[in-house]
Amino acid sequence: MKQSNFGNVVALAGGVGGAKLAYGLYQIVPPENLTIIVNTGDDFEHLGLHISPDLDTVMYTLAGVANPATGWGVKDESWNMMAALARYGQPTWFQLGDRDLATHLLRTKWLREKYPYNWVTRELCQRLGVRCTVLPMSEAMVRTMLMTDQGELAFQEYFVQQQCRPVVRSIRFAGAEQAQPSREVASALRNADVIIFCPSNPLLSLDPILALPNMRRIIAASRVPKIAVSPIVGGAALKGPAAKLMAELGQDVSPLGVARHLQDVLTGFVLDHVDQAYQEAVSELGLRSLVTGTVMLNDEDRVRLAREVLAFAAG
Ligand code: FO1
Repeated sequence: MKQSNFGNVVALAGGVGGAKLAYGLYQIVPPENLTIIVNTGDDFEHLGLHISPDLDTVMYTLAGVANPATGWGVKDESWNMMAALARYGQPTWFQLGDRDLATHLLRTKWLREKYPYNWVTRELCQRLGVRCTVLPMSEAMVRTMLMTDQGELAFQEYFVQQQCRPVVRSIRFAGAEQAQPSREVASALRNADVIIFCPSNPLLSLDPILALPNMRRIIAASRVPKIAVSPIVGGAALKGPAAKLMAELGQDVSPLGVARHLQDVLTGFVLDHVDQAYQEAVSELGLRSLVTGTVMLNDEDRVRLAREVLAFAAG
């Protein structure tokens, strides 16, 4: 049964890791009280289509249609379009399944027709049966760019094409300074009773959201519990390149490194049992802390962790 005693829950999320906790929250918080603000720094144009990987991943996960093997894309997918594309000798490094393609076609069409990004996202979600609010972090286009030992790469070139192999020297969010959190994003944060930072890559998924003008200020000014769940467990990232990237950028690859990175926008921090030794140091940053099982291997884990995080926030 969904409980309404949490008030308005706002979660900040990137792709696969963030979507898992978002799913847990979606199972226990009434949809009218849940808003997920999603990173769009990974967005890019590919084959003339506007692809928004993190919005897709969150939307598909909440709708129960995500590919369980990859975390991204749609389950029971077929790949006829990719095979046809390969026959034309076109690059196939970015895999677009036949069902997934419908999302990109529709999103691109609506964006070209000048419908707001929020509206487009709401329509896609509603048609997939997702009942909570999913918001792109901004109406404006922000692009995560990585300066590497092989020159500057756009996010998907680094992440998918080069499989995160290049050594990263710095990260910038092109367009972030001219962008703004949308009115809906700002209003969700101002009306939040709790703000959850999902276990997403702090440098690639949460930082683009926090890089928007006023975003850090709006969150820092909020007097509600602001809780992050560490995406680093036992010195490794649960998924993706977070650990490699943190090491390359000289950060401590531990929950403490994550807590330090997000310290100014948090009141509390959740870390895994295996990282219990860091609890004291996290507390010394002035953050409340909870040690629990943070690895989400199945739907029960997602719901349990969501429940524990909200109970911790309330306490
Ligand atoms: N990730 C991959 O590793 N390989 C792919 O071919 C790929 C295709 C893809 C298509 C649509 C989509 O929404 C996501 C896709 N992703 C793919 C995932 C995505 O690029 C990354 O997981 C995120 O950007 C990181 O959060």
